[in-house]
Amino acid sequence: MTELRMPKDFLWGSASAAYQIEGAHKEDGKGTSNWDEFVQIPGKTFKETTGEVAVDHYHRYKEDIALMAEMGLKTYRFSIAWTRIFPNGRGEVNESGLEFYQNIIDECLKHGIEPMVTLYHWDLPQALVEEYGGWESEQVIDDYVNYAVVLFDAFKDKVKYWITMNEQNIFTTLGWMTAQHPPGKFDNEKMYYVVNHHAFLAHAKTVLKFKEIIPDGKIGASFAYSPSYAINADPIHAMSKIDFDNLKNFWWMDVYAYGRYPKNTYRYLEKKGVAPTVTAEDAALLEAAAKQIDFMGVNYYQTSVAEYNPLDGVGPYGEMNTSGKKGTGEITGIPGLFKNPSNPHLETTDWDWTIDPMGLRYACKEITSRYNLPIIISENGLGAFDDKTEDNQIHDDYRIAYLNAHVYELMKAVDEGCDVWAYCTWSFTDLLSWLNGYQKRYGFIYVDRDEEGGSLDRYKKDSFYWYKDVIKSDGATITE
Ligand code: GCO
Repeated sequence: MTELRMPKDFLWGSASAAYQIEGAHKEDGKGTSNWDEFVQIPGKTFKETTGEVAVDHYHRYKEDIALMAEMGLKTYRFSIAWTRIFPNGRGEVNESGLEFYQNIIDECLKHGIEPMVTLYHWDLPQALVEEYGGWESEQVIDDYVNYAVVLFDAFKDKVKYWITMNEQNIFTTLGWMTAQHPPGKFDNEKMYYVVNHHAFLAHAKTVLKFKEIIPDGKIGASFAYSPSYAINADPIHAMSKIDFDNLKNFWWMDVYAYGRYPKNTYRYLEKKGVAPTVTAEDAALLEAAAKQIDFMGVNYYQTSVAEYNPLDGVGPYGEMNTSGKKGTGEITGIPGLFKNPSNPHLETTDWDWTIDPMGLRYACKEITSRYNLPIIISENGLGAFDDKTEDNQIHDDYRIAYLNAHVYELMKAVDEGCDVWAYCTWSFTDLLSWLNGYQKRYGFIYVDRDEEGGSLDRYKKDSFYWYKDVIKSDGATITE
């Protein structure tokens, strides 16, 4: 047991994403998204899974939210599918789409659960891709802002916490560099930075609109943050750590928090001929929005190791494994800057992700000292292979151990002065992995579902009862 406690108003939460849970992919006027389209391409996902049904949250949201209430959850983070609001990305609002989210929000509020809305969790209206190339065109900026404004207007009296972008670093990297996510482009570095620039501008314009419509609300972006450690005290590796952080972390977080790109990395990309053009107007907009954000959203799963990588060293692309367990042990990097070997001091998950609870405290302290912003941990959790059910019981002691260790470090971070508002586990129910079907389970709630089908019945895992006690005791049941 720990002596530490989280504040009474701490938002203990859990999270999801529309595409990964809702299903009902054509219901009530929903339009086609880039993901609905992408997963039709053979070989893109494990056993060709699609989000047509997912875990059917669209029809079972009341049951799912009742389970959240039973658990005592304080906040539920979910994303809105742009294609339910604007089937073609813009134009006329689809009222039944708005109504669906209105119902979710009301259901949460009825149970005293604070809704936390993600505007963009990767599912872009396919119509915008066909019309002008989606994120590749600056036209997307105004369409995104317009979509956001409709939601702000609709839910301004009910939703206080908003997240503009989920893991912008991931959807752009996987979409334009590794070809694993739509639009499935490989090594298109120049466009990768253009697309990111458009996403930053869309975020920034939206933040400014938000402050006009919901002045008391709280807004930020959620970044997939992997803090890094130099492999040892040799200065050459310390230099690689800075280069890694600038290129892989601060490139995003600095724009959200300061409104500008890290200078050394900008210079590096300029020399390479791939730096995005930043007009004076862009710079002013990014800076104005940075002054207005309320928190840094962090999706925390793992840390990285930085080691010097010579010019003739390893390159950025490991094996493209889109359908199954990772674990090639392969080291990737950027020649001349860094490579990222595994950390011999840490264990890994079934998916070969480093398990580093202290890294979460490190992340919080780094954000606190660098940006002095409040923090929302918008995702953290364990994706496990074997959540087998025995008589409908799931003894996921490995998940409990993982979450316990992370929450403990988070409580220490708070004790050491970090202003952390919320902790959302990924995820509440088991859900569809974008690429890996149902093999990767994160939930407190087991869903009877695999790639072939299933009853979709829900079962509470042991971790459900564990988190319930953590919430009820303000963290007193956490062990050191
Ligand atoms: C997966 C991933 C996701 C992401 C989440 C990020 O296998 O599909 O692990 O679940 O973590 O969508 O925000």
